[in-house]
Amino acid sequence: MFDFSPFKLIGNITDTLSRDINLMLDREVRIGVTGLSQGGKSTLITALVNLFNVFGEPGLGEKIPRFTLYDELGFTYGGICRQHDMQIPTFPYHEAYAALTQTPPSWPAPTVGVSEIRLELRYRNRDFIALNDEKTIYLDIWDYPGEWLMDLMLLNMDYKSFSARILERLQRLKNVTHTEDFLSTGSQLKAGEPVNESLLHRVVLHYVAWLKECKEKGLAMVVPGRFVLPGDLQGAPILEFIPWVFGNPSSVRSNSLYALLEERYNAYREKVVKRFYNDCFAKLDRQIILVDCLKALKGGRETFMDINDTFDVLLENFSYGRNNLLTRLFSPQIDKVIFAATKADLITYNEHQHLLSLLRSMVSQASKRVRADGSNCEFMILSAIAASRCLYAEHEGQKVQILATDYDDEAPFYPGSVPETWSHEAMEFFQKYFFLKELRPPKIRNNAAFPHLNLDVLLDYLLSDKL
Ligand SMILES: Nc1nc2c(ncn2[C@@H]2O[C@H](COP(=O)(O)OP(=O)(O)OP(=O)(O)O)[C@@H](O)[C@H]2O)c(=O)[nH]1
Ligand SMILES: [Mg+2]
Repeated sequence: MFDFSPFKLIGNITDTLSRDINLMLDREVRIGVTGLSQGGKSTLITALVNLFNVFGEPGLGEKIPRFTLYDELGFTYGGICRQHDMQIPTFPYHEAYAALTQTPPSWPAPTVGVSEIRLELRYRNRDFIALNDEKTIYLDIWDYPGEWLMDLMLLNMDYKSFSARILERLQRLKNVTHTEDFLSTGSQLKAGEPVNESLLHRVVLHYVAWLKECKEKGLAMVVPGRFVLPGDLQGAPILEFIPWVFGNPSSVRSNSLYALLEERYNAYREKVVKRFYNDCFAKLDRQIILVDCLKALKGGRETFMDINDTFDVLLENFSYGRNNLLTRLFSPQIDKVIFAATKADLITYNEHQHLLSLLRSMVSQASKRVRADGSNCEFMILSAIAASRCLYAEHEGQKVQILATDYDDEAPFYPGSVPETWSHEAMEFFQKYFFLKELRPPKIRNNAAFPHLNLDVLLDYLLSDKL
């Protein structure tokens, strides 16, 4: 039902107008934060919002020295404001903040689906005509699962090519144990005959179990993404299909199982993937893609190569473009992509450069594509909330770096070294000797700022050309 009341209409028109005016004046930046499950999206957004909230407080500039415009422009304020998209859940900032600052602190709870938080930042106008004016820029930060990003690749695949890609994966990924169950149960299906819903349902469950296992192993191409993160689609027929990987169907009648699977796959693309594309993805100006490189490396060759390949397939499928006022108004496009290796506090400072090279090598093909399409692509390492401090210790007469946490029951430790690029030997060495630890969050005292690594660099990448 549409609401045609004049007040509502005027309200809507005003909202739309102010949004267009903000866009026109380049006063609004929509930022997507994505990455695979548990990659650090919620922690990053919480840390960013927390940092914006103290904008204007004396001495902050010294704590974020590489965001040089902070002092140059004279930021006076940063705070959460009302979001425009009323149907999108709000990012649970207050809950995450409460968890991190309670005693003992805990990391933000896992989240599902998309959420948004809108911030208003104010700074002095450096324009000499209006010296005392304050300028405002709005940031819309969108958190969405990496699985949804991966789903975008389906937009360029018909049912046949989707099935072929999954078949190739089923044959190649030797470490995934659910393959056998899925293939043996699925082989009882008859492509040309009418559907046996209960058998199909059983096969779907095996396919979901296979996808979940892929996801647990840290593999990146987990498509269709809603099979593992169904949200409100749980149990809906639109998720009751599988790729056809059981030989070529001979004849396909309109009421056959194959026709039904193809129909449901197409519906998934149209109603789920395209909707996400139109409602969220196409509106974003900038993307932060979080990559948990250390977990990927620990996961072994299969995981590591998979992330590499997936980014490549994904970025082959949609174009990025330069920001330009007109094209942004009529067809919004992403103009900057930032790949960030998260949880850099799990390694010592002298390994940071290696982690950065490793990230570059992981997404090298993908980043070439982004660059070829004319968009900006940045690489960085990051710890949104640093749970360790890097200290020097004496070891056999040598000064070495070690990590210490805020907890007395946790002895300082040396996690190990990170290979600069990927190779078999480097990976084996890392798997054997690197101590990948899950750290407890730092203890935050008396409203102190969260400790971080490189959030100021991220702000510089995100905002400097917009201010
Ligand atoms: N040491 C360290 N651990 C982190 C950091 N950020 C996240 N983590 C760890 O990673 C886990 C997942 O972080 P989240 O921010 O919830 O990740 P997410 O991507 O939002 O996860 P989902 O909502 O499940 O998709 C946390 O529970 C922490 O254990 C960080 O900066 N340093
Ligand atoms: Mg989350």
